[in-house]
Amino acid sequence: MKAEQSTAKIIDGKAVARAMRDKQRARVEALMAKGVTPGLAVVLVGDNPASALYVSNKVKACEAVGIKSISHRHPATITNEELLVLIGKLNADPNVHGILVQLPLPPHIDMAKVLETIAPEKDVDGFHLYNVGALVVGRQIFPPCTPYGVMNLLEHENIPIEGRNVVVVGASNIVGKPMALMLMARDATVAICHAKTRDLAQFTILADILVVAAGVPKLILPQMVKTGAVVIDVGINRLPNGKVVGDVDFEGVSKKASYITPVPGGVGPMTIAMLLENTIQSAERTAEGH
Ligand code: L34
Repeated sequence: MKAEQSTAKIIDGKAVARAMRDKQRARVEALMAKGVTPGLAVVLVGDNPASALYVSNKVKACEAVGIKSISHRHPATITNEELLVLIGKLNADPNVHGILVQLPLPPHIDMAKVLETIAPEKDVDGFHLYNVGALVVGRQIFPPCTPYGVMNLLEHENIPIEGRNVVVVGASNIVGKPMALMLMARDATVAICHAKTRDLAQFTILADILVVAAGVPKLILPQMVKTGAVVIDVGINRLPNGKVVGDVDFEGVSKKASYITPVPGGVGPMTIAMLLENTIQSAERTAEGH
């Protein structure tokens, strides 16, 4: 056999998420003993197949830890007003501790308005302006699930963050921006690159930790990565042949990195784990009476 040296440790997000689930189940049981069943309202608009898959994974994960999920599926023809009315009802429902409106929403829906209508104390996605602001000033209330999941993976692998060079590729509100803020809060030196960045490689090559959330298959090639870097691949791309891949050339980069996350089975399952975490947290706050 030819000596294929794959040097990077593959971070198994599925396994980390599973381990978290055991602790989460215990917390849910403790809540139930106090008469509180954590409830998550899951709102899915339209028939985007990827969204439907992610939402069904979320619903299953809720079941696995004992969170009651309440699904609200609506055709893409739902009006802005109808959606806002639904959110108002969920805000007022004491059995609902978390409200998740799966993104993206159809273009005729005013996403910003929808997210700002969610009661901040039920905003388990952390997308409400109040929660975004809290994150900016270093008071995480509900940290957004995907970057929160990345932080947990780094922690799980005991990867130091303080003083390290981190490059985040992608500047979205869901991933890139909150990711950068969470890493800054841990005293990393953070650079954010995006679609308009010229010569991406000159930045990525400096990264001790490289987080990629751009939605472009094979955006990150081995020559763009420093030897021994930690590479976190947040991208999920469906190729025409049906294969699901990230933004990183996994084959090549795993020979150079010290750690790498796979797609699927890396960050995706952690996003779901952190949604459960935030929902349980919300129910715990309710049980404590604040
Ligand atoms: N409101 N919208 C809201 N909150 C979120 O946190 C999300 N996100 C992103 C899209 N829209 C959202 C998700 O839920 C991405 N995302 C998400 C959730 C789950 C998975 C991937 C993305 C997931 O289950 N991934 C699996 C399967 C991948 C596949 O086969 O497609 C994985 O192993 O990566």
